[in-house]
This record gives sequence, structure tokens and C-alpha cells, in this order.
Amino acid sequence: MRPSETTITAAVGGAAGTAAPPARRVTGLLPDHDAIAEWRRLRERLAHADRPATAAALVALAGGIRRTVISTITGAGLGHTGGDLSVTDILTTLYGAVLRVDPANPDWPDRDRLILSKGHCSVALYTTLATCGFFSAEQLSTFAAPMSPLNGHPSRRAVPGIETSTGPLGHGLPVGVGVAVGLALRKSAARTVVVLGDGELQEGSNWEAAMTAGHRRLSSLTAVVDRNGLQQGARTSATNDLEPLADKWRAFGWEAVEVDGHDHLALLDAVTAPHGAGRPRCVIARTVKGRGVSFMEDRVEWHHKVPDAEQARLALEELR
Ligand SMILES: Cc1ncc(C[n+]2csc(CCOP(=O)(O)OP(=O)(O)O)c2C)c(N)n1
Ligand SMILES: [Mg+2]
Repeated sequence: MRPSETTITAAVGGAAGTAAPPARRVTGLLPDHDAIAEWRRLRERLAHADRPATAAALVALAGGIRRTVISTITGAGLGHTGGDLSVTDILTTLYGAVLRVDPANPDWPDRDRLILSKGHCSVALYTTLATCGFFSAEQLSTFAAPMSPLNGHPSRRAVPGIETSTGPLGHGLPVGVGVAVGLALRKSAARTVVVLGDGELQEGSNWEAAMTAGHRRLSSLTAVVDRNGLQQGARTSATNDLEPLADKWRAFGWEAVEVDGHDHLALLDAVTAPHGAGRPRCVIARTVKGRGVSFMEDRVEWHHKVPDAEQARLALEELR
């Protein structure tokens, strides 16, 4: 079925350049202006930095985010530690050097859209958003507490900077395709980036969306796959082997590149290179689940295991 252009345009917020749509949030997290100023200084610095300086700044940013992920999950007593640590460098690169967003004005109509389709890794995203100043990092200590806007899975109605509520796997890319179509209809230059899990790609809805994006030549759409090789309780290769994964995306009309998903410069190049001939792009980011903490790395049980006090201490020491 083809939704009407009016429906799609309304969903992404009116014609290009018009005011933001009416407030859609029911809980209040306010911008942190000190954090915003610091993040803007970083963006400004990286806009002129050479590659080694860019890499060093993003590594430092990611290290801080990983430490906060560990302390937030330990404090809350729940979370998806392994996947948060595998996706951290992807989110750090995107928010640290790529996405055109304004944490002081999160509903700016021409902002780039980031959809974390693997919504179980909300802590990595919340921490990244707080680092940009969408809300205060102090709020992270409320993660998953009763009445906190920072739920286990992100809600667009509760948290500034969250574009789409996710958690049920297989929804982010279909929504992202709709968002990208809507933005293109109103001639916005904004791009849409969807971050997916690799196990998540076993959901057929992704491939319907991929087919549509290829057909519609959505060159403003980028999918980044956190290819850590693990899903809940098993390796992806043992469950439903995805390979040859890049070829599958290409067969659906996409460009596909594979990079080291912990190499910020490789990620940066992969997400910023101009798209060829009206094609969406898939970046397959090879990652390690639990990255940065030796006893969590590539261990299936750390999908949603929570560190005890001693494990948290050791993890923070390794991430120093
Ligand atoms: C539709 C759906 N089925 C099952 C789940 C439960 N679930 C949460 S995470 C997960 C595994 C996801 O694996 P992957 O996409 O590889 O994520 P990552 O390895 O990055 O954590 C599953 C099955 C879910 N959230 N949604
Ligand atoms: Mg995985």
C-alpha cells in the first residue's frame, strides 16, 4: 500500500524550513546547556582536525561513554551490556562527527534522524545523547527506575533525541524508510541513519524495507549493522547464518561496505562518502560484543548479564 504524501509529510513535520511540529513529549527532560556547549566545541574542533586528532578525540569520547554504560547498568541492575559496548563506537562516531542535530532544539525539522533499531541497547544511546546535552547525564542514574523517562527501551515520547520508539526488533528500518521518504518529499537535505543488530536481520520486515529503499533509490538512507556475530543466547551463524551479508544488501539495490566497527575513521569514511547513483548504503560494522572489557568480549552470556560490584570495578579499571 502507498500512503499518501500528506500522511508521510505530516509524520516528519511539515514542509522544509517550517516550525517544528507540536510538542510530542509527555515527560520532561531538559537540555543541559553546559554539555551542549562542550559538544559543540568538540564538533567545531573535529570539523578542522586532522585524522589522528579526530581518531583520538572519538576514542576518548567512546571511553567515557563505555564507562558510563557500565556504571548505569550496574546501578540499575539491568541492561544489555554486551550490545551497548559493541555499538558504542558507532554511536560515538555518528554523534561526535557526523549527524546534524541540535540538542537545544531536538525537533528541528531538518535534523538528521538516528534510529536505534536494536532498542535493547538504549543505555549506549542515552549516554551518547546526554554527552551531546539532549538532557543531563545526571538523569542516567534513573535508568529503568519506576517513572523514569529512561526506560529499558527508548521512547520517542519520553526522551529528546529519540526519533522512534524501538525494542521489538525489525521495526527500525521500516520506520526509517518511511522517514527518509517523507524527508525527500519535502525536499529536506536531512539524512536518516538506522542502526541495526545482526541477529535482528533475521526479522523479515528488514528485507521488505530494504527492498522498498532500493526501489525508491533512497540515497539519504544509511543502515549501519552492528555485526558482532552474537544474538540472544547464540551466535548468529548457529541460528540463521546471514552470510554473504553484503551481497544480500547489494541484491536489494543498496551499496554495501564492510568496516572495522571499532575504527572511528573507517566508520567515518563509510558513513560520509557520497552515495552513488541514488542508492541507499549499508555499512556492515564488524564489532565485538562486550568490546573493551576482556571478560565480556565475544561472550554470549553478556548479552544481558549485569556486572556485580567486583565485575563493574574490574570493567571500569580496564576501560580507564
Ligand atoms: C521481535 C523481537 N523478538 C525478540 C526480542 C528479544 N531480543 C532482544 S535482543 C535480542 C537479540 C538481538 O540480537 P542482535 O540483533 O544481534 O543484537 P546485539 O547482538 O547487538 O545485542 C532478542 C532476541 C525482541 N526484542 N524483539
Ligand atoms: Mg548481534
